Amino acid sequence: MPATRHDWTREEALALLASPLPELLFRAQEVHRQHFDPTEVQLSTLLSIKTGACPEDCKYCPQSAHYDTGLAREPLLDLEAVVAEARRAREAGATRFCMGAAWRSPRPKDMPRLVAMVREVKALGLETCMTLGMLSEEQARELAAAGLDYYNHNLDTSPEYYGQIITTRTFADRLATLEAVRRAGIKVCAGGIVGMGEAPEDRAGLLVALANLPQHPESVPINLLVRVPGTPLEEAPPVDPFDFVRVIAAARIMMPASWVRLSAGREQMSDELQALAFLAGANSIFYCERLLTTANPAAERDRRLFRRLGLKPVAAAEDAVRHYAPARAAP
Ligand code: SAM
Ligand code: DTB
Ligand code: SF4
Repeated sequence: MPATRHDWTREEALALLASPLPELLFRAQEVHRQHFDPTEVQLSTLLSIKTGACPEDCKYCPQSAHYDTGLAREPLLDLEAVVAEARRAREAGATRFCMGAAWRSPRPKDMPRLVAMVREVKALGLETCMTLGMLSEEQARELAAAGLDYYNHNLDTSPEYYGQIITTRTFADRLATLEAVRRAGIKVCAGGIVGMGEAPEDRAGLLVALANLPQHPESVPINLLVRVPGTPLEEAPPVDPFDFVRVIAAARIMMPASWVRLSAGREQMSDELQALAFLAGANSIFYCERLLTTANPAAERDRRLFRRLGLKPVAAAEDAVRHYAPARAAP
């Protein structure tokens, strides 16, 4: 098996993105099979634990306080509400529960409740993931000690294009949080968005920035922009679906052992396009009817799609199953 590389050049990434689709898909499938069962797809369910009124100005985001998207704001949810949603996700078949907050970074006074959320969701036998904005080293250590499995923090686009999309923080800030998360021993979930008016060079730049991290993110979400009315990107030019599939395939080839997640934008995709994304090496999705604030396909639609394609959800991890069995036996 070829060694995992961390020295990708932008030219190589651009060449992958521009290669004939049959060649690109063949190569992505070869790599996929070296590391994974290509019929298995991992299911993560999202919950927005704090919604809207975010001080950051990310041009794609319905939750930014800088834009009027008509979104109802919601303070940090109670522990009980989060645990109830996690239980629902587990019953539906998810193995990971991702809690997202519209923050620049968590406030010190929020930490005890966040820690309790990690502990209680984990006790249900689910893997835990959080995305809360920037973290200090100390906050990352605190969440790690509570048992947080993954932290999601996207690079979103290339370093060069980043300033066109977000001005309230820098690409370097993003890298610093990823480093704090790694150092704390939490698994990294980092990816980006396609469809923000970026050039092919920016897609290549994003992929190179992810693949040349000292360690590849264990999870790489590739989002197709959800064009939300009221955001500055509401009229961004639509992406050629085959170019989106190319980004998935290039991510698979450049980060062969990572879970590549077909993320936001599935509600707007045909079943056939999603199938092509799985054939290009995507092996994870967000599952259940809501992303953070926008719609995602209903669980039943996904289950039907999996049946039609002969795909199967990844079973809960061994250690999670041990927790899970007694919890299920309870009334
Ligand atoms: N506030 C935290 C942060 O930005 O790190 C966590 C939540 S934020 C909503 C998580 C990610 O969702 C963003 O980094 C972005 O990649 C993705 N996202 C947000 N709005 C989106 C949209 N309209 N379409 C696609 N992806 C989106
Ligand atoms: C990621 O890469 N995509 C998810 C998750 N990580 C947090 C979020 C997508 C958000 C789409 C817009 C919304 O629903 O608010
Ligand atoms: Fe805030 Fe995150 Fe949305 Fe940016 S992406 S506005 S940081 S919630």
